[in-house]
Amino acid sequence: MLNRFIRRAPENFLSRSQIQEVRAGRRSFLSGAVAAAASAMVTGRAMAGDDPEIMNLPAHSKGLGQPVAARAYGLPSEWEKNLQRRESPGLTRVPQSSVSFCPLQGLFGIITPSGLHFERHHQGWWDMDPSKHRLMINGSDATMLKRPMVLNMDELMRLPSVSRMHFIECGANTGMEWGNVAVPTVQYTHGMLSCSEFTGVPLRALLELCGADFKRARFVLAEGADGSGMTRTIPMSLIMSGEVLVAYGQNGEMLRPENGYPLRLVVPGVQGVSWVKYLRRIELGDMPYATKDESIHYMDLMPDGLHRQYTSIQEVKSVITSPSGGQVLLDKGFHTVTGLAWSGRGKIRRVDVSVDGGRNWKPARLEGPVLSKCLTRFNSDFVWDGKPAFFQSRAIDEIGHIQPTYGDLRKVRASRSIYHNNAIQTWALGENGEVKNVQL
Ligand SMILES: Nc1nc2c(c(=O)[nH]1)N[C@H]1C(S)=C(S)[C@@H](COP(=O)(O)O)O[C@H]1N2
Ligand SMILES: [Mo]
Repeated sequence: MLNRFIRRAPENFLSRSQIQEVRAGRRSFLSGAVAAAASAMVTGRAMAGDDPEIMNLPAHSKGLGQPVAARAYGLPSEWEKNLQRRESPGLTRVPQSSVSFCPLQGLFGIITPSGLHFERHHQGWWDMDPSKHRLMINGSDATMLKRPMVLNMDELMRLPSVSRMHFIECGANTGMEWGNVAVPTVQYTHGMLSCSEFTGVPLRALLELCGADFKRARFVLAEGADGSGMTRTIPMSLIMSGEVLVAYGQNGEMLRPENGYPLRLVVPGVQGVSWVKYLRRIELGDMPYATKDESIHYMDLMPDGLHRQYTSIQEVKSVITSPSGGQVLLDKGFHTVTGLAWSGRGKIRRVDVSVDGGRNWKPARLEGPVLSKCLTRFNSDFVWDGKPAFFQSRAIDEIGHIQPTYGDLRKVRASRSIYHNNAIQTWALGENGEVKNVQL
């Protein structure tokens, strides 16, 4: 972290005295190191026998370390304990129907470690016995498919599978920011976002196995096994693309219980709510189902007071994850501006970065791989002269859609919505090095 001169704050908030402490600590560390090097040069002594620095080797350089498999399942370093999913207190009445946000500010690359994947449960999570789990595929009437099926996990996992990297974003991500700045850090503004490699069977293949009549069956209802009655309509056009997966794998192992173990739907590009967890049933139908999570929730309130239904694609979006709200730049000079871009409509074509609140833009470096409906990491160079700056990123996807400013988005969506806020995020850097969430 030293090379970036950014202190990753535990809670992402540092008090003024804490900042001073960090600065002072860094200064004394630097001057100490310089002094040691200088004195070594002056005396010219570097022999092991009488060098007190070498006599004082730390324990880890002298003794035996931990044995293999001391932890049968590996864990992060003790020093990384602050990197956690966090709840936003008071967001919901009970923690079973809440969200835990992914600590985007502390992650590298594009894959979310499974233990840090954001969670969104409507009625709590379960660790369901996979030997008892079943997936039923049926029709809303007898003409929809020839062979209704009930599959167990062994039967499913024998079928040909694919592995694909995709982002999942809750439709309500950044939803608290519609009206004005509401939360301080990128974890809370954008942390209902994660990206994994998912493994499973394309739903199209399962429907073909059942002898589905794709002329009759235009929609699918996906149903979860938890108590939330989570059912969502998926149009057959998405399924026919082969992208929709009945997935059991996440980052090389079985799904985590919080993320739907043992089976979930993966609907690339579509808002998280359609990625039904604990998937137990697929029904074929000839029209959208208008379930509770499609007719009461997950609709967009438009300026004229009407609600827009079935707006499920997550439009082009990006965010700078560092420097971001709550972080502190400890020194002038070179810094890397890094972030994530994604689009539910395909690949990211370009990301522009501004350090002056959108007056001037510079294309960022897209770090590969750049995949469809997947997070893309971008980096940009920044040399801080000590003056205030306003960091922004603006993503453009392969079909040419450009991430809107708050001004542009509010013109068509007003400011009282919840879902599908893909506006350009601004982080303000103050002369004191503190980075804050603002809206321009
Ligand atoms: N069965 C079931 N599926 C569900 C939910 C749920 O509560 N129950 N929540 C949905 C919502 S709103 C989102 S955003 C995603 C979150 O997935 P995650 O918890 O793996 O991040 O799961 C979706 N699928
Ligand atoms: Mo969601």
